[in-house]
Amino acid sequence: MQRRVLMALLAGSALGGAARLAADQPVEIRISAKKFEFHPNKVMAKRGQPLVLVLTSEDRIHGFKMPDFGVRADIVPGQETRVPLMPDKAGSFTFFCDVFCGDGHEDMDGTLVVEA
Ligand SMILES: [Cu+2]
Repeated sequence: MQRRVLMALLAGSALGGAARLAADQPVEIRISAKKFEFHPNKVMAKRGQPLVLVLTSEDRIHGFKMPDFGVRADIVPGQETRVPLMPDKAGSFTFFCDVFCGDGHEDMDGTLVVEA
C-alpha cells in the first residue's frame, strides 16, 4: 500500500518536472521570406514564453528587423537563421525587411502579437 502511494508520488513529480521543462523550452516559430512578404505575416506568442524565430528565405537575401525587441538578422537563402527572443511585454509589434529587395520592399512586413 505504502509502496503504491510512493510510486504515485514519484510519477506525479516526474510529470510535474516534464511540464515545467516544457514551459521553459523555447517555442520555435518558423517564418519564411520572399519578395515581398513574410509567411506567416502574423505570429502569436505568450508573454514570458521564450521563442526562437527560425527564419528562411525562398529567393534572395532579406532582412528581419523588430525594433521593439532589438532584433535584427539577415535571412540568407539555403540557411536557417535562428533568433532567440523573449517576449516580455504584451502588444502588437511590427517586424519588417530592412534589406532592399526590389519594388514592393516597403510593404514587406508582419506582426508579432504577444498575449499577456
Ligand atoms: Cu526587402
